[in-house]
Amino acid sequence: MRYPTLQPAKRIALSLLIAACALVDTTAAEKKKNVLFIAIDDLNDWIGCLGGHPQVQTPNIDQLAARGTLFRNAYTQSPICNPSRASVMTGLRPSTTGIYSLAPWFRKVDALKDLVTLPQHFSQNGYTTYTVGKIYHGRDWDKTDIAEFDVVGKTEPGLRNPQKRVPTPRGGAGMDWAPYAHDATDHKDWKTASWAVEQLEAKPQDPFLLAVGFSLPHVPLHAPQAFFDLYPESEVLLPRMLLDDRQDTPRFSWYLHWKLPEPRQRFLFQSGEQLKIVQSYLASISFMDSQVGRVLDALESSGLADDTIVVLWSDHGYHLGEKEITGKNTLWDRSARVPLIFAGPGIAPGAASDRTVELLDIYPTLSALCDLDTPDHLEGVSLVPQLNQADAPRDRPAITTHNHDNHGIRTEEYRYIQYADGSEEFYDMVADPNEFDNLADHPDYAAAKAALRTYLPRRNQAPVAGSANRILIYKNGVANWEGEDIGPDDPIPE
Ligand SMILES: [Ca+2]
Ligand SMILES: [Ca+2]
Repeated sequence: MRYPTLQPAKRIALSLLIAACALVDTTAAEKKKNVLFIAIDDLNDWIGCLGGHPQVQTPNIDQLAARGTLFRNAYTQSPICNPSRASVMTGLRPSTTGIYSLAPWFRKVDALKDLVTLPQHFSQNGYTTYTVGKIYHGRDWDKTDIAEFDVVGKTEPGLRNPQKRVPTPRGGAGMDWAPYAHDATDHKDWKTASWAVEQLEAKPQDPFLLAVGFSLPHVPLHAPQAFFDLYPESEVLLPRMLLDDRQDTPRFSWYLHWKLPEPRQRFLFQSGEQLKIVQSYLASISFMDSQVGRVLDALESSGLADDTIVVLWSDHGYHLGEKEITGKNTLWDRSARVPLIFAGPGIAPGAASDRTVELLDIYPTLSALCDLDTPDHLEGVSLVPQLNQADAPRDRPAITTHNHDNHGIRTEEYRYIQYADGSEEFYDMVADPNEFDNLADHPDYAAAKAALRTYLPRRNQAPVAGSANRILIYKNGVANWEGEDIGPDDPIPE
């Protein structure tokens, strides 16, 4: 697999020629817009402006949405960190790259190592690119010879709670939810925001792309007590869920998260943790929102806001008991639907689009908004039409892929899922937004299902060498999870 690399020198030469031919001062017209790129980890649709939870308080993100355009049907390309982020940054689907699991880092794959990522594209076009916090997954990206960003913010990692409070069945120090045991300023998200604020106060090199990655509400859900106080446990509302929602989903749907550390719904109810995890997730979201607010305030104070495109997105969603699980790693809306907001010059304020869009679209959209060429290899499409007019048409659904050959196709009306063994789900998302009733075998929906099936990716790249950690392989009728075969009669792990 080969992808064309960019030739920025040619483009610069061309733009100089155009500038020389123009007999007027084009400095103002050619002024590049800056980009503030804010990534959130494991945030589902629980933000005020998306209405995913009736109690959640996210005043800063809501304010950003109010001065820009909110996508109400935005979906990730993968419901887990590494493949989702690799997809956003390379502009390619997991089914094209073969990156499906938490390893490898995509630069370790020969066919992918020379890809021009979003920040590299900006850097090659005269931008100075800055980053802090979690943008890529894992720690390999900062150790290679390839410069992913020009300036990398080195912050202290932040303090962790000294002990895990919740005795989850499969352990995992990070699988915890409780008030943060230290001052808010000791939390890594505070430190991440502080570094970004310092750059903005010092005025970054013009033009700039500043990528800021927050860690909450990824587990551990440790937020300062003041944010827990926003959601007293006795008043917390649970998301809508059924206790036996998986009676009508294929057995294969369990394989995607076979033995993960995230506990099941049953544990939450039996241990009395159901309200506490929802409270902790809400508190973590609000603390993260307050840190987003610090960065947005700094952008405003710097005087750069009028020249800066802001994009805010989350790498995938999260279950808090819905579909009998917690965590991600599924092809339903709870894992796949994410916040996506653009704001800044040239973007309609106070607008909301219901078009189904993909995180894959961020790369071409930012390129277009900043008047850069769009690299040929990108599989997403620019959202500029919807940023000008929210209801502008769009002729493709959103596709989410998890592990090899399992896909979810989402339109404004329906969700269709096909697993690697051919088993299916189909939901009427208008009548049944919680995906309670699998209509895959309902004759009334046969034609709609067949239509969505035509959008399944034709390219289904096998998992790349080095795929590990949360990888499921299905071959010749046998499912294998993390090196262990799953038999047809194996009980589904508790
Ligand atoms: Ca994540
Ligand atoms: Ca059901």
